[in-house]
Amino acid sequence: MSEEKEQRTALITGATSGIGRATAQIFARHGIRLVLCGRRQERLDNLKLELSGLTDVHTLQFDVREKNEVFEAIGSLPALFSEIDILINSAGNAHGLEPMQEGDVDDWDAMIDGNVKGLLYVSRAILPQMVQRKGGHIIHVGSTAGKEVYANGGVYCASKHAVDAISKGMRIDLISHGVKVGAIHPGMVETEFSKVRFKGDTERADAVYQGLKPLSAEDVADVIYFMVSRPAHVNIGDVVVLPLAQASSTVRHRE
Ligand code: 8X3
Repeated sequence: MSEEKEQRTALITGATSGIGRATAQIFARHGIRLVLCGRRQERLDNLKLELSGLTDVHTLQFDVREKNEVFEAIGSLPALFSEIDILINSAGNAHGLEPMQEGDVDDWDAMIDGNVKGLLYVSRAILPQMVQRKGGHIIHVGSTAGKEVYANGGVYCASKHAVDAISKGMRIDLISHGVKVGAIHPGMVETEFSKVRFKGDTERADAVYQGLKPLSAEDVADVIYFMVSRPAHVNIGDVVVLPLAQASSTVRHRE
């Protein structure tokens, strides 16, 4: 680790759970100033309380799916937090696991609006200032579902394929502006992910991880911190992270 004191500010979406929260925690331990974004104010308050002893923390309560809320919230940042050096687009979820012919269109809206459009809105709200300062780092949290397609997950996979494409497109568009763009694509991570996907059916959610050791949110956050702590000329463009027991979206080894 560099001896220099960390001066950067990171804005993290989806900061109240899973990979977003673990990323906030590791960033705080390294003294990165934080703007924590999420839908649930109480969770944001608790996380701020937990991390304030380590770094400066500001919270923004909004839903990434609400275009106006996104631009208003990010536009309202106080001076100390208004220059965003690192954006972690971690907000996103899976809703349902059904064949297309039985899919719930509200689930589709939630996935496309959150995982794709929400990520675009937040990026669009922050990119101009990065371009103006000729610096910054954006990391999208994708998924192995953005690299492969599996049965009953077609729309979730589509949303994560979009994240992969947006990440690549953004890197091309920002090439002459000094802004790093990268993505991390985790496989199985034990968070609230499956509980959300199966709408609170804990039996179904727990079965996903039975007989194997999935990644933890901290395992993924460690890699994200590695990505943001490389020298200025190094950009980690694309990372796939899997638990040892997973070879692909469909090949898993259970004891
Ligand atoms: C989460 C991984 O395999 O459930 O994005 O799609 S998977």
